[in-house]
Amino acid sequence: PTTDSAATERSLVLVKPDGVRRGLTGAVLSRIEAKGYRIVALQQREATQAELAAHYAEHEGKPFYAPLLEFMASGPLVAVVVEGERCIEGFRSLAGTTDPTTAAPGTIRGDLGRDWGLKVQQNLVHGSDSPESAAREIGIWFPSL
Ligand code: RTP
Ligand code: MG
Repeated sequence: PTTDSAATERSLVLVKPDGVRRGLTGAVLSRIEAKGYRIVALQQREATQAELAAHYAEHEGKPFYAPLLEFMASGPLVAVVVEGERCIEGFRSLAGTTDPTTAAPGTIRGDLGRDWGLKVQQNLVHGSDSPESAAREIGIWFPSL
């Protein structure tokens, strides 16, 4: 059998500015903790353009890139390092699919997300999608970790 340490991962979660503005930070954190994941680091602040450009480098050139960066800079966000067994896939599952309108009920986006003028980007949270992304993203938001 695999050992616990082999399956223990870290994921970078963001409560996006819509989540902070709507006072849903606690609701997001409480779902993370209720699932049994541990909060390793947490910071609320406004993102710099450099952080956002690095974080969303894979989307550069896409039509939603500029509006996405503008939205992500529209207010404070909460950056969180989450730790737990298979928490990368686990948090993505908690978050639900990208579009909050069609995200499954029971998920963060499905239960709490809504469209603001049909803007899919306002979907409350981000979660790393692979161990490689997690390592890269934790390096961007928490360079001292
Ligand atoms: P995330 O990276 O934030 O966890 O979300 P995701 O994997 O579900 O979505 P992804 O495809 O990586 O897109 C990153 C973020 O860009 C915004 N987005 N807007 N068509 C659009 O207007 C559009 N598509 C994506 C969302 O904020 C999405 O979370
Ligand atoms: Mg993504």
